[in-house]
Amino acid sequence: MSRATFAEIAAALESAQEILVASHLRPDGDALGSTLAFTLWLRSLGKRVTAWNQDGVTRNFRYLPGHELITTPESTPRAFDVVVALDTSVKNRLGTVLESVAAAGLLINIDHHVSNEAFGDLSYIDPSAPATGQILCEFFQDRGVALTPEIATNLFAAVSTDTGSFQYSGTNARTFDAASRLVAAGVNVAELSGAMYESQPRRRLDLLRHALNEAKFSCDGHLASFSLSLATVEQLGVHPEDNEGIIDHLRSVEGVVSAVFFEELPEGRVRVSARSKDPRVDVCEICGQFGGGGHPLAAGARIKGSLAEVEEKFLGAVCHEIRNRN
Ligand SMILES: [Mn+2]
Repeated sequence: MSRATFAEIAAALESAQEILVASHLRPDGDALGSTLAFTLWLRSLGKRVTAWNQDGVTRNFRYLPGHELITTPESTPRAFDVVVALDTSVKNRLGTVLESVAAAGLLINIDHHVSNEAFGDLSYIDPSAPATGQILCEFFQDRGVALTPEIATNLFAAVSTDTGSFQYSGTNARTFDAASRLVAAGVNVAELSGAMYESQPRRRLDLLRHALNEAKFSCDGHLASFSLSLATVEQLGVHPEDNEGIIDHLRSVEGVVSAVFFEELPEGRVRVSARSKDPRVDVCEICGQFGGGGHPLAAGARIKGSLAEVEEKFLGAVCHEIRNRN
């Protein structure tokens, strides 16, 4: 596992002209905020920068300054001097982006997922950072970059959303340090928080109502889960981004150690999101058994099978870990 320094990454970017910045499909606030912060900075250096995400910017992230810079990959593949993958634990999570890259002179991989295998010519993986946005804050500080309010706002959104608003494990002194510098650089915290947390579509409330009705508690009340079928998605008119955060309501219950969300996908697959409140129940490791990954307390996988089959297999594996703690 090669570990690049910030100086090496900066030098590689400085000598490049044509740069692609990309992040994982089904992007979250960390993926998009980090992509935009890096893109805005590289543009300020006079680079030709393309920002791609397979799924583009979903409506719930249109508050991010410069969001219109992120587009979906072009159909004709293009060559880049440098491709930067942000917040992406495995290369194929870049999805269709890779199909539109004819050649990459150099691949840079900056991420905080412990399961990241350091794909790329230069990799900077820091699992102690609760968000890729925090790593970028540290990169900019190390390189002496003065942050514009737009860059700072994107980074603050990245860190805030990935830490559950500065609550989750991994949120440390460095996180508040970074946040402090971002606010000093011009983030309007109240306005941004309103856009992030108090502007949900009504649809999402319909989904939450459904989730709370259907939630199941198992494994002596230590395991909470919810399944979303394609039929329900259609009935409620749910958009993929509406699922974000639903799982937190299950996790917040006293006694629950792990919460799991199952989302039926077309073509006989199920997307699993798992959360844990106890480091002894490592959901990254469990998801790894099913071909997924992530963080010890927040991970995911896409598993072949029907909703019922995947539910049974996966919940069995989690309950096994819960019962075998210590
Ligand atoms: Mn992240």
